[in-house]
Amino acid sequence: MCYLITEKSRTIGFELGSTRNIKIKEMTIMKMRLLISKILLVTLVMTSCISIFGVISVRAASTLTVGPGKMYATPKAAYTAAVAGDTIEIYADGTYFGTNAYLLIQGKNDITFRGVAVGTAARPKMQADPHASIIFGQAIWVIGAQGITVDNIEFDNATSTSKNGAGIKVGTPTDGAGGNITITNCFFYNNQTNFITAANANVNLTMLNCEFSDGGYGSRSDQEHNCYVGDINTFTLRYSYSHNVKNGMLVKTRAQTSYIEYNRLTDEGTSNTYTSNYNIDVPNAGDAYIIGNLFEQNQYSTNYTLLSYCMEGAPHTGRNCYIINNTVVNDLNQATSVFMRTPTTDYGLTVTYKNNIFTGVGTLTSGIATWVQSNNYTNTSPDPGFFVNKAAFDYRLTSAATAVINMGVSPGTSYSGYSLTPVQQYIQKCSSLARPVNGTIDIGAYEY
Ligand SMILES: [Ca+2]
Ligand SMILES: [Ca+2]
Repeated sequence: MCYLITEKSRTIGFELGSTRNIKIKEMTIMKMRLLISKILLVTLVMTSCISIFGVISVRAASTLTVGPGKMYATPKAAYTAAVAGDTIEIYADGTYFGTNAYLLIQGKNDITFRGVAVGTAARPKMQADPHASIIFGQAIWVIGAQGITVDNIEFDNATSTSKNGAGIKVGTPTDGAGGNITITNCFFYNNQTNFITAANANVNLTMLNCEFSDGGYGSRSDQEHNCYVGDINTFTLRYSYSHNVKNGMLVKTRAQTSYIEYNRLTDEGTSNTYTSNYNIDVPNAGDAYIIGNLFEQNQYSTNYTLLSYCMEGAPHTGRNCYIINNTVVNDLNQATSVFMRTPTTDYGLTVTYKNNIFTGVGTLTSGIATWVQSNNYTNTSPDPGFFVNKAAFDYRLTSAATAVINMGVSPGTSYSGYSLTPVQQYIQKCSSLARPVNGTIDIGAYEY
């Protein structure tokens, strides 16, 4: 009798035998295969559970690299692989365009993104493709997580149908955004609204050493800005440079508390394409600390106000604005200019302004508030003759500045105990130095 023996039977070493023996052997093989399948299934289920519940994902924080020849080709690929606590280094010699630049930071907290210089390229550039929609149609990067830091990265060319496509958007609580968000050494330019946050009471935003340029839609609308901060908890902007916006605000903040200190917020521009609406707009009151900044309103301004407080109502309990040791230059030769404006409705505001330089024609204050002032310097000429280089917006003092050197007053503290004394001074560009103490404090943003 001839028996058909399977190839598998032979490979595992069964010898030929009776039909019964072969059946027994085949049953044994089937049982073994079933057992192996069960083992594999159990292993697969255990692995899945471990992954789902994160047991296997716990590892020491590490650095993931992005760029040519690096671990990942795109920021998105690195973020997909990252775990909380990781740093993602993005090398500046990569091309990050369109979908290769777009990133939704959502689902993993406490990640640092850091641009790494390569050769002469100081930062990697995330550039939008007008033919590929940005994240949610809102921004090149949308932050929908907590504890996110973005350092040394450029964002360029975001557009959207809503006309406020952004370089970065900090999202809503629903997006998952919250906690401390830190943006340092970043450069935002040519985005309709260069930087934006949603309303999100959970967010404390700090921006240091950043530059914002060429924001705005360009239609002489005032709705697109260089830097727009929604109703968040606290906003801190220091050592940063916002300029050449196309008719929006250089900085607009609806935060409950805003610290805008040691920045250069200047219209600049050589045509009427470039002029801000307000240099700083704090439309919903809240407490605002405006200390040690440089401001310039250029000759093309169609909105004659520089600093605006509470012009869209006062939903926040804070009602105090402190304008201390700023240098404010009005190059618009219009007597209707207003340096500081509040609404004509009485919201119980207090605006304290001390030790400021105000040059150029115009009215210092307009609107209803308790105006508390001391030791300000005014000059109806935009150029008081004592700046190092007014044309280059270098408002440091020369020895000719006898009207302001040692002519200030101790600024004191805010009602909540925050020190109003300037401790830094802005250095072009996007940098700062400790403000020296030379006798009595000087008026303006610089100590001689
Ligand atoms: Ca203006
Ligand atoms: Ca002094």
